[in-house]
Amino acid sequence: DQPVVDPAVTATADDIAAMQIRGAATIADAAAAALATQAERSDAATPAAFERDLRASARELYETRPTAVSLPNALRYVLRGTEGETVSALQSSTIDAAETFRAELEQAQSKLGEIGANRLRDGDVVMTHCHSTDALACIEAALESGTAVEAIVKETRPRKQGHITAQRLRELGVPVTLIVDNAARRYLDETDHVLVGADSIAADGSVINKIGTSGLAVNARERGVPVMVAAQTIKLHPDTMTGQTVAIEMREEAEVLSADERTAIDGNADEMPPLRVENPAFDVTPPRYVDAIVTERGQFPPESIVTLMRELFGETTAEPWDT
Ligand code: RUB
Repeated sequence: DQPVVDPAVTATADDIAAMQIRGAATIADAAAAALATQAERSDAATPAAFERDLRASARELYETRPTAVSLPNALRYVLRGTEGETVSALQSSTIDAAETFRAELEQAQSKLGEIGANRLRDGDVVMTHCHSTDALACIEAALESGTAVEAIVKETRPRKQGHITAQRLRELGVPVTLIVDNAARRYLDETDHVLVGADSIAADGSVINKIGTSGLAVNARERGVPVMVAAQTIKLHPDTMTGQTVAIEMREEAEVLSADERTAIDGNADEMPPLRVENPAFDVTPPRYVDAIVTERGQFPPESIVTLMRELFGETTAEPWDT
């Protein structure tokens, strides 16, 4: 029997792959919602068929993008909550688990925001990279407690998620200066904090986030500007405790070079060596360039994040569908 994956799950998976749904927390939330929909609409005849379909759905969602561990962590959470002897019991436990997960995700983000806001002082200038809802939660909480900040927003090539950040910050009433990525070091002289999110955090405290984060952090250290990473514990990558590395997504050439630009550059390509375009979506910032990782469980120096990881995830993990 072939597993039955609801079209809504496939639509969510397609949107994640195409980055219509993007950012680690938002991806996790959408994946949990998709599993709830799969459960709700299931017409599986037996509990075994229900579980088979749910696992196939999880796998389809999992295979969209490789770097944000919040995705498998979300799938694992929901699948572990799936229990019952009948299809209807399995349906309701899955839906409940997904709802609990999504509510906890939202609560964690606002708690983290309050903790992160304590690092900001009235009048501070914050430099951002990419678009992170966890990072924005810190600024939002600061504003709510009467701390006014300004922002220098890096454009974030090639997909310019900085534009989303600029828009959100202005909606919150924050004055924004938008800069190209290459201008970051120059503007660090006017910056009090670098504030970024994370797609995954490794056991040694390395931060995996949008490409360009590591260079920004190294420059910030050289300039004496503290680097703060806002990351809910769903971003902790449990497999790194047993030595696995985090896969860095490589995306397509077209994000960097349009078809017209490719033609212009190629010219008489027959007579030249090939031009390869590489487009890694993320990079790894070593812990020594990070001042604090702010989670909903408090603020941690990167080197001690493994303690929290062990407490929350235990020593070993499996693929989300092998729970
Ligand atoms: C998004 C990105 C964000 C993290 C954290 O990359 O790198 O900084 O996902 O975001 P992409 P959040 O645009 O390629 O998905 O704090 O919202 O989870």
